[in-house]
Amino acid sequence: MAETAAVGLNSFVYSVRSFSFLGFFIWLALFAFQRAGSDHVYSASHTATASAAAARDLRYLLYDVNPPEGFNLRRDVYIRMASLVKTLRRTGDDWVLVLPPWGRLYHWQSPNIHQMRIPWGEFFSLTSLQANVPVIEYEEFISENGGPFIDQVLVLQNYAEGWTDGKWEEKVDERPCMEKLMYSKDKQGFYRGWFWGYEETRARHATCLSAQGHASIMAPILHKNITATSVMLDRAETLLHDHYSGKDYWDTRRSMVFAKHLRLIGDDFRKKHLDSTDEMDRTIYNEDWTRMKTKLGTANGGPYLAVHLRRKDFIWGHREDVPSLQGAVKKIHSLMKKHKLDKVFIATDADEEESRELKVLLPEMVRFGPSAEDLDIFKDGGVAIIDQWICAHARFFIGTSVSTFSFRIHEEREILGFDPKTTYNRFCGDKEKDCEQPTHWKIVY
Ligand code: GFB
Repeated sequence: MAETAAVGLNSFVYSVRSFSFLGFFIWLALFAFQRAGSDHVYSASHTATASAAAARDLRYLLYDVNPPEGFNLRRDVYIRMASLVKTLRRTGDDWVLVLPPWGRLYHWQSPNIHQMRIPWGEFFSLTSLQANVPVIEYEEFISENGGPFIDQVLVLQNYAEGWTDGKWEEKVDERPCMEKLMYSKDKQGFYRGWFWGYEETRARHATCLSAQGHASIMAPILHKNITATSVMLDRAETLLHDHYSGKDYWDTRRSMVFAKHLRLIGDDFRKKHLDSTDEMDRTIYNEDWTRMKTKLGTANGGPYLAVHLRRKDFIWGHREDVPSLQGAVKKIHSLMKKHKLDKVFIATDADEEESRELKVLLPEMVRFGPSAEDLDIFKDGGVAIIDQWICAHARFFIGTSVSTFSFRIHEEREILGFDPKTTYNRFCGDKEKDCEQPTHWKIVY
């Protein structure tokens, strides 16, 4: 582990430089004492004591996702990477997950706002994430690492030959890159690439790996074949969930608590426009997700119907499972009547023309329309979260077929304790024959 040892040694030298020898030992004793009582603290900076570093090397896992993928699929990939880091920590070094900054997402097109290098803390509660697996923001990684260098980039891809003999097997192999490598060598021999908009970041090595299997299939390779301190998996969505909807999946999902300022905006909107509060609706939330255990059916929800109506790229392909606006409004009216609700909240990515049309067809609809100032603060990702939060608190919810945006609302409602009948509903296409409804995935605590 030459590189690991070198980095470890450097940081060790930096931290003791200003101490006398005796002072250093007093400091070491105090630090070791403090750690003994704070084992739950996962911050990487707490993991590099002299004794611990000797036993387990501190290593960083970074990752990125195929550029066209949206916000909520990326949230899903986070769950897979958290699972891999848990496996790595169980069986080897002191791995920390580096959170890939948000930005340059295809769907985030609001004009005049800067949507790059956004830290996870703007959208999610870092303390909550930390209580599940050790995570740090990318900028924290740069400073801990001593610079914007990543030792090894592994670009994941499928196998050129597909499944051999039509048989599924888990495997990983170094292979020539099938697509043009999105990294190029600079004059110094470093690999330059997108790196979440951090132009100064560079990698020492970049190779392609064909991978077929669950996220933890990477663990033996990261233990044995690769000794670098920082490893980045690009196209991490290539890896599957270790155990979709199992306990580990749900632990990570439950730890993805939305940032408090966004929840407060959503709560304020519910109160002002939808007569909805946690006390009245029996949706009391516990800041500490590890204590948030509800029974299905205990949440009542606010007196409104919530709708996630995905448009744009979902209608451009004329998909059979997505309704016309007229079809959607007909269904909305029938649900409002059936559930005796006179308010309807709409979350949608509809463009201006469709939004105008929808307002004509459904004049009573309520939408969260952020001001330009709000948008500047929350950004498109924050507005999406506020929309999801409001949908999660409704008495009845209906979403769009196979949209991960709708799926994340299902999960949020499951966490809050709603009766599944009020959650796992989707619109049918106007001419869709077999309109299968979404699957109920129960939380495993
Ligand atoms: O979240 P997402 O991955 O869901 O991508 P899908 C959709 C993006 O569109 C969100 C915006 O991140 C939002 O920026 N969006 C969609 C919305 N619906 C709403 C809404 O109701 N309110 C607000 N505020 N924003 C997948 C993509 O989208 O669709 C894939 O992830 C691919 O990359 C596929 O494009 C076709 O699962 O719906």
